[in-house]
Amino acid sequence: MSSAPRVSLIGAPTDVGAGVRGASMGPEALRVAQLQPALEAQGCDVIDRGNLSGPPNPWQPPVNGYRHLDEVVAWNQVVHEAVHAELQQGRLPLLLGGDHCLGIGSISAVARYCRETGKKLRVLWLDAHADFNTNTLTPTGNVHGMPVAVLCGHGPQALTHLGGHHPAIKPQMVRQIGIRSVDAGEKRLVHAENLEVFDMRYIDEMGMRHTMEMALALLDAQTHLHVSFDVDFLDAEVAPGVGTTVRGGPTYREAQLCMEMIADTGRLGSLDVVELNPALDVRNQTAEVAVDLIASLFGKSTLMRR
Ligand code: 4U7
Ligand code: MN
Ligand code: MN
Ligand code: MN
Repeated sequence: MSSAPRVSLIGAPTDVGAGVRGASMGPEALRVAQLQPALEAQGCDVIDRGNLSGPPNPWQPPVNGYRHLDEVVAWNQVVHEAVHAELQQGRLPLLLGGDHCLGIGSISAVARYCRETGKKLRVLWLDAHADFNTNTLTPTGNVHGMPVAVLCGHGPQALTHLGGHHPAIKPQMVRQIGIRSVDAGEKRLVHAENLEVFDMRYIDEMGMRHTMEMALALLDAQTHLHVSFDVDFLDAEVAPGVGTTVRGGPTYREAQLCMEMIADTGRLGSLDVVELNPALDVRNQTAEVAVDLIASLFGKSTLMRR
């Protein structure tokens, strides 16, 4: 196992990309659930950078298929710079969302850092949703349903060119895990772009172990692994505190194995934890589950064997 990383917590209290308010309380709920001590218990050196600031949520209907595009752009610019700055200092940025539109700023920064340092990038997208909509395909106009498409070059210029490079990533860099809710037009684009999706049917039939072996195949010492963890990845019974719950997700133990197998690679370089919605949670239990799973991602193990 590689040495414990130096982790920087970056709060981004947004819900401008979502269709339900409340994800903006996510960063504080994760802190209250003792995220920092949980990482320190794994040997990490942790700095909490506090919360970024950006525009408030104007709560307006979509325009041209995008809700709150100006606010989404402003937040993602700030996130991009903050994440890139941590990587440049050799630290592991842990972005505390906030809604999943923030994946645009975060992953474009990681991709930029990989280009600058000659690393390969692998993105694991843990989510109930593919987040591959565009303004013409989206049934809602909510940008948290679009970040993967934007990163792959489909979207408004202000977002697709954030990191100064277009597109920020290629679909081949992405592995999606846990997917079980994809809109009709979105599904066509996923297929057209050959996005690699390990959906729930695949996990049911093949098991989480085989799924993760496939998703983590061909990583090498030059690979930077980014995990974008949408808390709605988890089954709604384990994680009720999210805006867009979908039944039939991974159990607690399946999710824990997923995280443990990622930790075993020793390649984790950056992380987003998004879509936690404390307004919909019960006694912060979803935040506590998320913190447990993040600890597994940083090497906490249930193994007895030596
Ligand atoms: B999340 C949705 F229509 N597909 O685009 C959309 F079902 O970041 C949901 O994964 C998107 O939570 C969910 O609005 C975005 C909807
Ligand atoms: Mn989701
Ligand atoms: Mn998502
Ligand atoms: Mn959601």
